[in-house]
Amino acid sequence: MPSADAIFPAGFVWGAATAAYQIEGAHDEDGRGPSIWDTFSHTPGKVANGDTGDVACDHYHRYPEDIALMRELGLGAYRFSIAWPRIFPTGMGRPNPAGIDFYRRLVDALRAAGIEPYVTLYHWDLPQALQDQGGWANRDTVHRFGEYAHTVAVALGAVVHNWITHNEPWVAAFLGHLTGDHAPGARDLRTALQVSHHLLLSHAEATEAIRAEAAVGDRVGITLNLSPVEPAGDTNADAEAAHRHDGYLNRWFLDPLFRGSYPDDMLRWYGDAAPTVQGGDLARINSPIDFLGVNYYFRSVVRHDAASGPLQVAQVQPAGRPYTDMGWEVYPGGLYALLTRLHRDYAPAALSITENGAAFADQVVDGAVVDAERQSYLHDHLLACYRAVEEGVPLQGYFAWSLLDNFEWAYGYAKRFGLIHVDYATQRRTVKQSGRWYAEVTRENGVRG
Ligand code: JJW
Repeated sequence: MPSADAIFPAGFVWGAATAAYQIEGAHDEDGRGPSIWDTFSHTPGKVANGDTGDVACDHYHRYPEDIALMRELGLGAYRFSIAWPRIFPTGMGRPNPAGIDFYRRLVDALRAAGIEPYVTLYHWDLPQALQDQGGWANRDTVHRFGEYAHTVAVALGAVVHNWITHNEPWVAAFLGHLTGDHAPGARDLRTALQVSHHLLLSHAEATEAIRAEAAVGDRVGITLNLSPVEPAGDTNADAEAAHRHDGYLNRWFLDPLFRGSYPDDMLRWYGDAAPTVQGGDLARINSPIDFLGVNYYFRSVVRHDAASGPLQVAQVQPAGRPYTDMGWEVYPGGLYALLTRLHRDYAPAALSITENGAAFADQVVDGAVVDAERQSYLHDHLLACYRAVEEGVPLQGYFAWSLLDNFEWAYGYAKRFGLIHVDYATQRRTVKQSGRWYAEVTRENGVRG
């Protein structure tokens, strides 16, 4: 069956995304202080193969070359994050001018290339000095984040018009403080829940700080990792497990942001582990945002399992389905289901896909990377976006994760998500077949055929 064109509305934003610790390297240059990810990655046993972000893609030095590659892909926008410890090496005190200067050069070079910067303020690299004071479990960190946001908004507000306060607070809270898979490696439900509240509160504080400096038309949002949840079986226990997992992953963040309350069923489930919330916190968290950033990779299929952690939920991997190199199911229908559900249940003013993509075990052969699976993954997820747009979902942009192969957190450099291959021994970049295909998408404003 020949498929129809999927040409997006005029003005649709085509981009790619990265994050500071995953690509920059230059971990001790120009006054940068250590972050919790420096500490974590240098702790034996925490990251696959002992990999660290010390050098990564050396983007700190190679950003002009990387911007030239963005132009080759025809990107209209580039989402990157600012390393807090470059701006505040100890998390407080005076800002580091050399840190600010790097991001000003980066933004100026992007603008000169006609590429709109989308800036994430927190992509998991908390200054280690703040972790030493309790990190995100300490309410003071919320104010430190507000000061950091204020400083960056003053420094870059004239040239940055799209701000994302946090990336995936669920991952920062729960992988960082419940499972211990991410920095700082804590393992305690109550801590994870308190951290999640402080992350949301700091989103509110940063939003207020940016708005105080912003011009008309500037936009502030937050990016969540979201996943539609389905029960594995048709029992009540599985249906309840699915609702609970949806509460844990999705509603725990969406309800406070869009309704001003934590979900009752989850507060009851967490009981004594529920976070301390002060009067006024939820009203601030519920302040309007200009867009919701959605990171989508896979759906979640779950069953009830009394022995499985504090949620009593176990993940199921449906048989006979395609999986990526991360072990994540390829399920584009989940992106359509997610977007239409968000529009129906929460009605954000606008949405952007701030990450979507897939890891596969790419290889350079005769100077080329033939990554047909990634191209097909991206193609099918773009069609899911298109269907949602056709049904009235106010989706305004799509950012592929990632521009470059990079440091994939606990997996180190073993997992490759890039549109562009990086040979870490030489820092040579090779645009993959999927990257060349994405250049056609950005040029055509969608997918033909
Ligand atoms: C693990 C799933 C069980 C990054 C995970 C959920 C198990 C209850 C990729 N996004 O490198 C990992 N990534 O820095 C940000 N997105 O647990 C950017 N989400 O749940 C990318 C989600 C993720 C995950 C990883």
